[in-house]
Amino acid sequence: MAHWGMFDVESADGDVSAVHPYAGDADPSPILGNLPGSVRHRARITGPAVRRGWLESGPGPSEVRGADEFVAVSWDELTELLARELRRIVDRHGNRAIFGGSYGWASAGRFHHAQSQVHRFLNMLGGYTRSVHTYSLGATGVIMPRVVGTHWKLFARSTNWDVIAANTDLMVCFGGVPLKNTAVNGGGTSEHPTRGALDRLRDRGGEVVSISPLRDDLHGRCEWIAPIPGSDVAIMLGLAHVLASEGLHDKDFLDRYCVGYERFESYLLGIDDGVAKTPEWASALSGMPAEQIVALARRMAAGRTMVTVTWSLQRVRYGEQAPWMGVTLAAMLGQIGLPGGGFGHGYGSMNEPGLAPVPYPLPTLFQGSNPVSDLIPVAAIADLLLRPGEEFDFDGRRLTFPDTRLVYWAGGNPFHHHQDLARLRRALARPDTIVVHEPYWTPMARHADIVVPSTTSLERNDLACTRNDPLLVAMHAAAPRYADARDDYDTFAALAHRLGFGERFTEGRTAQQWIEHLYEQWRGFVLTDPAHVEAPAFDEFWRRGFVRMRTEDGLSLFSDFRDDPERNPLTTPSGRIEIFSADIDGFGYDDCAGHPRWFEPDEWLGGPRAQRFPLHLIANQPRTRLHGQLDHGGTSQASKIRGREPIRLHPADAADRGLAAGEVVRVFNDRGACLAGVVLDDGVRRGVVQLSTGAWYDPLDPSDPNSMCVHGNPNVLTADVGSSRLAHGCTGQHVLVEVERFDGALPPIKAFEPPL
Ligand SMILES: Nc1nc2c(c(=O)[nH]1)N[C@H]1C(S)=C(S)[C@@H](COP(=O)(O)OP(=O)(O)OC[C@H]3O[C@@H](n4cnc5c(=O)[nH]c(N)nc54)[C@H](O)[C@@H]3O)O[C@H]1N2
Ligand SMILES: Nc1nc2c(c(=O)[nH]1)N[C@H]1C(S)=C(S)[C@@H](COP(=O)(O)OP(=O)(O)OC[C@H]3O[C@@H](n4cnc5c(=O)[nH]c(N)nc54)[C@H](O)[C@@H]3O)O[C@H]1N2
Ligand SMILES: [Mo]
Repeated sequence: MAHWGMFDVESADGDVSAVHPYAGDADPSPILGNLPGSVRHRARITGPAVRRGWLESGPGPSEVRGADEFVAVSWDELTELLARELRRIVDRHGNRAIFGGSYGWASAGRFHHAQSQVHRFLNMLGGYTRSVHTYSLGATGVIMPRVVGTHWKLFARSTNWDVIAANTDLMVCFGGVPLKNTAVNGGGTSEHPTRGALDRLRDRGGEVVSISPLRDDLHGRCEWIAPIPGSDVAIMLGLAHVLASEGLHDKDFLDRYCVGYERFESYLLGIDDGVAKTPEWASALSGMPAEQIVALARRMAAGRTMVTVTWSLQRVRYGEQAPWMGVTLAAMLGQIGLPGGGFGHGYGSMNEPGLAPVPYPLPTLFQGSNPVSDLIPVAAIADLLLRPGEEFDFDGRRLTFPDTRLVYWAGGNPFHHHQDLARLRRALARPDTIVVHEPYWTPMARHADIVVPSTTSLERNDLACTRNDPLLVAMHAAAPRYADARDDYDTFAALAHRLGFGERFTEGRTAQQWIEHLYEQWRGFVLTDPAHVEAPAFDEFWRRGFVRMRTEDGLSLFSDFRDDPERNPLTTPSGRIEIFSADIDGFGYDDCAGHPRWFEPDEWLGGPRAQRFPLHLIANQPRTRLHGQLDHGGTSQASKIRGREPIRLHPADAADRGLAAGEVVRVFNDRGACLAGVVLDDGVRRGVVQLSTGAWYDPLDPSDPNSMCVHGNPNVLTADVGSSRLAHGCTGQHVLVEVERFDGALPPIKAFEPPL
């Protein structure tokens, strides 16, 4: 199992030679094609390594990180060095000086999950400064609990695809429903139902409207509307204005299930600020014709309508507004909780929304508790390192950045996930010590002082399952451990023994005994459910390869609340949908108000910055891989142009710049530049270019933090600013750029060559 699907492998010469998708998956992902050859790829880390400068001069800030040589050491030496350094930091600076947020997707598998391992280890060491929320859902994770009492239920208990296919008349999809993203589910997935469900919806006569800068964000027949990126909240307000002014809004629903509609309505109608959010107003901001907004609003009120918002819409400045306004619009239509109507968040963002949940807790490695209370919103990593001791706002609180001395990363890649990589590199020069566990020489591993070689999930046994998939899967090792790599579990166990808490960390179990233990715990839960499908003993499960679980089918999001709002209130302060939040209003932030509203972003075509950088770059998720994982794999490499990540442009924008398909261009703004390979596509809105995340950062001059990336990592261009003072979510999705032909000699791609 991988995050992108279930498969069998053929192995040869210590590696995976072929991959066969699980026969029960009607729509397997092409990302599986990255696996063959990945175990013994030259980008693997062969053994423990320490940065030369750190080894020779000891811990301390260093600007050489990312450009230094490494010295191979033995496992015993590594364990000794790392244990001593952890002891030193804890004794001299306290546990809060360790940043152990360690954000990242790592690999599928419940036991060897790198974040679970590192957090369990650091908790037993006495704790660490943590990070909260995700790059995926930074804004949503803070705003939606305040608006509807939850964020995770929006996905895990979302309206099922079968219900949508059978009931929805009109699906209005802000951000489309990009099939490429449904390849992926955190922890794995055994089926991919989205394509089939959309087909069934249309066969029944249902209609789909995709509002997105990219035509291929919706597969199959649909009405494609391509407004200016970042203008969705204005469009939703325009639609809401039509509903309110034509009396098409459901006043009973708003009275019974919501609070604060009146406050919002006086903003909508312009009573507050003198600006009515009319279709004409929305049209001027979005480029979507006013008549089209009016017609769409009337259609939405005429039948069973589902409003969906992809997660990308909240991964921008003021990202809190789009999901909040999406719920508000759906509330005005009065269909939240009805089959096939209401609101959805993340259809086409991840495979999970629309899949039926399982009613059991998942097998989970207990992480213990963290005695340190310091935290950062996850996307504040560079702020943390650059601004020690300074105060910052987060979700109504005033917090302080601790003074970080040691950064510990296992299972993530900040050079993939963070914005403004030049700033990140300056931040990473600050701490005394950076520790990275990685199977591969990613840019983050190259910026470490202590490099710990990990196995990949293909080299070890594990269990896989997720909260919305019917299968619990036995992951059998497909290849022997590569070179001198070790499971993260074994590394932490050795460190824990050296530091005096080995027994507590391992509980006396080998990895295989842990897997069996977690399985048996899970089996205990399942057996208490009289309706369970099956729960064989471990040996039978392991031989057979998977067991099937009961799922809760036919869900409609918030139907229990709709059926009985007194007995099943939302866990908001009012128990209802908070179109107006008194709490948020009370925080007095200038970038997030008490109700959803339009804020003009910096990085968009409608503002002054577009005069200098006239193209809107969409830095979305890659079709050909998961983030930066296996960028050297077959599927990912096949998409590259002269070794560079493809950038898609509208043919007219290319012609304006004298560019042709297959050429290499320099993509730049005032923060940085990268090279990319031109693909022409009239399915891209004019003025928009698309360059996915995930090409490994490859600086022309590794010693210069501002160096151009020769490979095409868009995060050299993106701004490191939070969505707002409320959530500080990641804003990497949008950035303004200019593009020009690159006429120089093409620099080689060095990203996959191990460092000296
Ligand atoms: N510009 C821009 N930037 C973005 C986004 C965007 O939309 N635009 N999206 C953001 C989002 S939503 C996300 S989730 C992040 C993703 O960012 P990350 O999750 O950090 O990216 P990955 O490439 O998945 O990094 C996982 C790393 O874990 C390693 N790994 C795999 N298995 C193991 C293991 O068993 N042990 C150890 N130690 N390591 C392992 C992999 O080799 C890989 O390098 O990126 C964010 N960045
Ligand atoms: N193949 C693949 N699938 C993945 C991942 C991956 O790396 N590879 N990553 C997974 C992860 S961690 C996450 S969090 C999810 C992310 O899920 P999302 O954030 O939803 O995914 P994206 O592909 O970044 O964006 C979806 C689409 O939104 C559109 N869009 C961007 N800006 C705007 C805008 O202003 N307005 C409108 N209307 N549309 C806009 C873009 O055209 C884009 O294709 O994807 C998951 N799925
Ligand atoms: Mo994500």
